[in-house]
Amino acid sequence: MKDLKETVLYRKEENIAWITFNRPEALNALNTDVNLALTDCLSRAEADPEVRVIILKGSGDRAFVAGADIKEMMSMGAMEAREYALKAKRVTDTLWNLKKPVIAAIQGFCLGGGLEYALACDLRIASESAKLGLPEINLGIMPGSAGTQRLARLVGLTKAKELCLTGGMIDAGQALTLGILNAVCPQEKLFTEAAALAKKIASKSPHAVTLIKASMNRGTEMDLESAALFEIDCFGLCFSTEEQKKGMDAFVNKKK
Ligand code: CO8
Repeated sequence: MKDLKETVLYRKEENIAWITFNRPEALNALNTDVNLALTDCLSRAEADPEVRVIILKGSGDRAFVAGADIKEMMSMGAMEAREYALKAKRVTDTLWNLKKPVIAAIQGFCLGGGLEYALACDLRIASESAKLGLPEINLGIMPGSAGTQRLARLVGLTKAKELCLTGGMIDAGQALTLGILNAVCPQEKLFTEAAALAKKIASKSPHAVTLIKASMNRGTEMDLESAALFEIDCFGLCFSTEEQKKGMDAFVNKKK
């Protein structure tokens, strides 16, 4: 048995926190320990002012995450399974509500709960080898961490229903076309491409980044009028920051 802290690894490099699912022997399947350790790592990244962007990845080259741990779930009763999914929801809520953007760097299998966690991230970049899907139906269950909802909001009901009801996997090219992924690259370039994307975001105003994330994530849960008003509040708040003063001054006075 792995020590809880070894199931998810944390490494800081410049402004980026790299968080790695570390159960390669089980294709990085999510279990209770992983959820606890991941929550700790996300809190650590959120609290560290030097960290601007978080990248989630899997260890080994076979999987990002091949779903929730089927061996852990198999003997659960209804109330236990509900509690399990509620705990997973707290993790996806944390990803969704963090002040800092999260990029999922996906290689190999990204299935079930793994895809649901990736869908709660802000951006997703994958290697050409990636295989994505919500295969829960093949086990006689269904997604339980907002997968039916986030996928449908991202790609529309038609394709989302096809993926949930057939349990089939799609490759990285298909996922890119559907809008699940932001980019696809060769396996050997995955982490440098993810880091380049993270660095680009890390070079921007951290307050504007936080407000844009909040405006978009919370706005999609509101009616248009409320969302537009929330965006206006976020827009106004940008004018309380040093970065707005510097950014506009640099433009007007033709400085760098
Ligand atoms: N859970 C537990 N162990 C797993 C999982 C998993 N999800 N996936 C793979 N493993 C283990 C295998 O049991 C195997 O271990 P062992 O060597 O001890 O037998 C090892 O990883 C390697 O896997 P395979 O030998 O099966 O490798 P293959 O290359 O033959 O197949 C597959 C790869 C196709 C990915 C296959 O492993 C597979 O189908 N895995 C299960 C995928 C799946 O059904 N995922 C959905 C799970 S249900 C779910 O995610 C519900 C989410 C609910 C909300 C979130 C709650 C946290």
